[in-house]
Amino acid sequence: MVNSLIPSSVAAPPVEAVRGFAREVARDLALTPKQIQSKYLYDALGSSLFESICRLPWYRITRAEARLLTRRASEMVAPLEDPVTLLELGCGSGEKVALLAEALRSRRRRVAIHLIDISPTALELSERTLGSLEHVSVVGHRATYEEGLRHAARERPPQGGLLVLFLGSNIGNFDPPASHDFLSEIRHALRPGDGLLLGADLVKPVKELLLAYDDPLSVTAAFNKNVLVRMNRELGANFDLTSFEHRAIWNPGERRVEMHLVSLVEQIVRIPRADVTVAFEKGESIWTESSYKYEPHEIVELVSGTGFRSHAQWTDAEARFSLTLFVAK
Ligand code: AVI
Repeated sequence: MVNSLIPSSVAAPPVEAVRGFAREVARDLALTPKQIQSKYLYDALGSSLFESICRLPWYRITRAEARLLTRRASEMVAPLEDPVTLLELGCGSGEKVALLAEALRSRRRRVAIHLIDISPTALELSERTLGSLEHVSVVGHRATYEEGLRHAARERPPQGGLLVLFLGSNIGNFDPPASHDFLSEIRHALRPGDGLLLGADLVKPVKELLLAYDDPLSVTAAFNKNVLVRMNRELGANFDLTSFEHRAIWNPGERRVEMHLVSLVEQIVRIPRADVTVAFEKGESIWTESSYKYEPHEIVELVSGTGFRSHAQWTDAEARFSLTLFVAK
């Protein structure tokens, strides 16, 4: 359970977490092209900005997924045996898992929900959302997906089905080999007959994709640039926010939208706690995120190679987004 009197937005991150951040920043800014892992976009402010992105008219994933869940939740939970455990990887606001928990209410059995997120803000928000459902018990794990999966798998009851929710097209933020490894890891934590509900965004016209990742209100730009704010605060860096610009590009060969922070001038940035000095050419960028887009059959192919069989697929034709239910073999 995440239980703290200090709101996570003002609590200092644990020393170990800052050390890990510093190590990875030093390593990844030395790569060509320079990179920062997208998980670092999600501090308290980053998580709030992401929540705002989900409300933007140009970012349609969240609403498309909510539409599918609202209409089809009972079909999605149908294959699971009682007592049901739901486990959400990257819980956001808890509203999606709440829709599935609602669909299980008629079974008159308690539903256990495990929430796994590295963001305390997301866990707090989700626990609040789910607090009103009296037939559920909630356990929050502030952990990486891998650690959280292991903990939750140990804590589940010996009987009943477990449904892993990996929603919101989070799978799109993994490159294909990492997706395969991660899906295999999920399968490893499950028993035959357990489920995986996977949300994945589909390929669509480039204009729509770019509007979703470079919105006219610049909320996505703020979300991206916030990683510089975070490095200034946590690592003592001196990034000048006005000399970096958010850029979203569609990479057609890799079929992914990439987010970059482009240096508008030649400059040198010091990051004392990572013990590095980084030189930027004018126009050089830091690559901060990839969002892969799929065709429906590619999602089935991707997951089928990791010990699951596909059970059903639902597609929102309007926003081109799909949810696929897999069952562990
Ligand atoms: C969390 N993830 C699925 C989002 C995406 O669409 O790749 C993160 C995001 N980045 C920019 N906008 C939203």
